[in-house]
Amino acid sequence: FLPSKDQLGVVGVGFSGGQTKPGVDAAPAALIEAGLLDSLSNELGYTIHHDGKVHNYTEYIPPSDPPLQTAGARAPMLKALTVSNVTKAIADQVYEHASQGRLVLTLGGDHSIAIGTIAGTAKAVRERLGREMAVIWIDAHADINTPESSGSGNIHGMPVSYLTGLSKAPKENPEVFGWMKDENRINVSKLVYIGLRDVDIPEKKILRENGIKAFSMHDVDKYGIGRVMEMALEHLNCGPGQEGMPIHLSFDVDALDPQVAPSTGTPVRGGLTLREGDFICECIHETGCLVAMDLVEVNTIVEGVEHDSFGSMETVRAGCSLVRCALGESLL
Ligand code: NNH
Ligand code: MN
Ligand code: MN
Ligand code: MN
Repeated sequence: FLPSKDQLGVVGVGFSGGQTKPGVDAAPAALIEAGLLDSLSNELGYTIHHDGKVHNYTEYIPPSDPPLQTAGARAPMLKALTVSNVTKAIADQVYEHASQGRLVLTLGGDHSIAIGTIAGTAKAVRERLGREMAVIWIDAHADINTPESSGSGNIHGMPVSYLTGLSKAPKENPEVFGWMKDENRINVSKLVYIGLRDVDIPEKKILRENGIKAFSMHDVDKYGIGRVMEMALEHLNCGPGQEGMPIHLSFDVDALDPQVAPSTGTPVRGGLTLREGDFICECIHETGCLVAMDLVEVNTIVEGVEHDSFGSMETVRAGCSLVRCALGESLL
């Protein structure tokens, strides 16, 4: 059921509208300049299908997109129409690659873009393989706020709620994520989190009520990353001797500890080591079930830090390493 082992579709997403800090839109260019795609083709042997662009989706951005106040919400939703339109375009791009049997790598951008990437692969996997897809979400945050529960109104804190159908287009605003259909969604039972340590109170309730499998940093400390990966993959039927299922890996670089990945919009101390991050990616590669990966929230200008500063370069290097590990670099 898997994509061809050596055909890689790449989508460069220079989009930052799911949160308020500039700089995350410059990440795809920084990752590519650091040699990421060259190493994937020259060292790992992938045939890369990339239009050579980092898209900024200006043609999808409406002239006016005022904050959207929904009844009972803690904060208005920010750039709702923009993010809806852009993620629809991303879903089409990712679907195009995945439906041709390519593994898809998306370089973000903030994490709102995963609404598009996962919607695109979920649809392609259903059509090609007649199967549901699993998602492994590596993050300090759960990103499962609804427009009502979000305290910030930033959509990068909400993608999982749209992708699981916990949030849907409001009747009074069908143009906001009304393009999402069941074929674009995933089942909450096929979702696993790793790395959580900054989860909002309403999000904890959502995780509990829906029985969602989540490994926090506490679990990583308690069991070790090796056991956590065994449990995570077993839950998704991708453990040794199990049947396996297609996996979409969505990696938020803020899952890593700020000591190794400081240049991100919302750093949270006490995160994964570089090796733990790489190990997660290696284990997912080993399953042979990977169909797509997102690398998001690398921000090359955090808090006035210069683009070429040490912290920014280290974060880019960490991001490159995660991608290479997920695509097989560590195999001997
Ligand atoms: N939970 C917060 C919110 O909804 C923060 C989300 N920030 C992230 N997520 N960086 O990965 O706004
Ligand atoms: Mn592209
Ligand atoms: Mn995130
Ligand atoms: Mn995060």
